[in-house]
Amino acid sequence: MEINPIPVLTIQTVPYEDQKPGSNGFRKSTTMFESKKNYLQNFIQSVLSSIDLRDRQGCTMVVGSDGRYFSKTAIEIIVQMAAANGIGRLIIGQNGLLSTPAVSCIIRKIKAIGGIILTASHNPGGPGGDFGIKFNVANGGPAPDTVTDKIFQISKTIEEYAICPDLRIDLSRVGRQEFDLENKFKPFRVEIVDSVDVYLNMLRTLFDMNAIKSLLTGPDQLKIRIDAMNGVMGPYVRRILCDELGAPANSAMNCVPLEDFGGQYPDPNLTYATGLLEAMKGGEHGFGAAFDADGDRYMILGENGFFVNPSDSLAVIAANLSCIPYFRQMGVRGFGRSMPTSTALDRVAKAMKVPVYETPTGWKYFANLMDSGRCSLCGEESFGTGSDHLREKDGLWSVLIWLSIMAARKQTIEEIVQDHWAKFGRHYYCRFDYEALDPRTAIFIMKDLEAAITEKSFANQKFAVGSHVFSVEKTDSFEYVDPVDGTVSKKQGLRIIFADGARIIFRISASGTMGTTLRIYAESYEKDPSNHNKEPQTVLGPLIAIALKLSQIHERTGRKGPTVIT
Ligand code: G16
Repeated sequence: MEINPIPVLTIQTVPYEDQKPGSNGFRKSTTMFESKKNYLQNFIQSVLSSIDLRDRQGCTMVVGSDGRYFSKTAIEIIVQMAAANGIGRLIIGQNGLLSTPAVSCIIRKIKAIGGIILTASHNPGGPGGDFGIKFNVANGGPAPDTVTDKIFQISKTIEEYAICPDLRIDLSRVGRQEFDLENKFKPFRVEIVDSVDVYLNMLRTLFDMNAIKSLLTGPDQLKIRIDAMNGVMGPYVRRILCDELGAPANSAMNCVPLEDFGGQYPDPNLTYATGLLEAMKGGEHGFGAAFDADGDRYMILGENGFFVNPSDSLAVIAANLSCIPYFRQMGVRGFGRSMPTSTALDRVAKAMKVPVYETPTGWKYFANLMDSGRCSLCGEESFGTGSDHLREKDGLWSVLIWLSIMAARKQTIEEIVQDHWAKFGRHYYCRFDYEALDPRTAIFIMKDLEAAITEKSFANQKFAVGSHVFSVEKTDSFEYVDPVDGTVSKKQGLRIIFADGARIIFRISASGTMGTTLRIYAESYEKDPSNHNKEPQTVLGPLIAIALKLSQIHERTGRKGPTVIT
């Protein structure tokens, strides 16, 4: 029986003004995607149109999701639009599931032109939650500003999109599916792949898997507890940590991906990963970790719930890279951290005599550094670490790094961190988030702050809080010049740096979905080991008091405190 080719249609549409990608991807409430006509189609067409027609024709793209509500509907539309826009082949995770690091890994391995990941990261999911679209380019990393600016421009003038509405795929069946389209010489091909295989194969080349396996199964077996938070990481945790590395099945919790993440925030921090924290407080487990919905963020806990701050995690990893075969082989060229991330990394870099690049927030800024061979390890205060093995932060890779360090040093998490502080000093750190503020109020707070701190007289200011006097050394509105291509990124946060190295930073988040989120970051340095075991918020209290006074954020927003503290 002859099968008729699938029709390719052009549909008229009306542009939206608000489809601007943020720190990594485009995020809005699920309701907007479900209720606004062509809201998803407009954005996807803008992404596809941002790729030069000659590069797009017949190319390969990767598609995955963190399994949140609306992902399967969106994947079906993306497949229909990709086919109609001349993409030759799509690689899709089985049942639509691929973690963000796995997408980066597959793009690089098969030399795809890029990939689309349906996720709003750590934001809640479900009909009342958030939905999002990340777009990664050929190096496997998040689209850079030049690309996201182009996507935004197209989205503001878009008049039509192309689609094959009759094209249907089976997401559950691993293997190839081919389709003949009208006006196409070659068939359009979809390949459904196992979500874990390619990523696991990559990890095997980076780590001493036997050393980790011995740690998890040997006579002094380390008991671990891993929380996949009902996001995409469940299958990865089970396959890699349990099946491959021998951790008992009950080490893994919340490993079934759920469309609404079980009604929880899939956000690996002390506020939301409370199930893990409680389990760790029991003292039975020596290592705990949680991931966000798409698996690029992670949190590490030691025995009894000892919390490893993400900035410390980055610095400890940097100082122990020689425990990892990949870095012993490749060497260490340089480090990267986002500006608000604590300067703990800088002390390690100084000792190792390698450069540190201080970038704006957003993983995309690290990709250029890595592509040009300048940078081996990067990290952010927002619970992300990664290396040049990919162009994304990588949660499970970070967990394997920590387990490798434990195996090599034969120490507990707390001992490793305490030793690090004893050697380099401790950078106390915390972040206050004021979420869902009125955008105008937030912008005016930042404008007034910028005017105040960049005034000449501010440079000599001293702030006395209790017995402590903080002398201002430098203030600015952070600006980054990419050392590779000279691109300038302005207004990336307001910095107040004090003479003793303490810092206060104010920044507007670019990843929220409701109103505006203003973040205040505070950091102070303590060299004396006898002062290394204090509560961060107590130590940072005076700096926070200065930040609140300068910004008047409570008075101007009516808030009594931050929404979340990390
Ligand atoms: C994204 C970016 C990160 C950034 C984080 C928070 O992460 O990839 O580089 O640090 O957002 O950004 P902001 O402070 O602007 O909200 P993810 O894990 O949410 O994709």
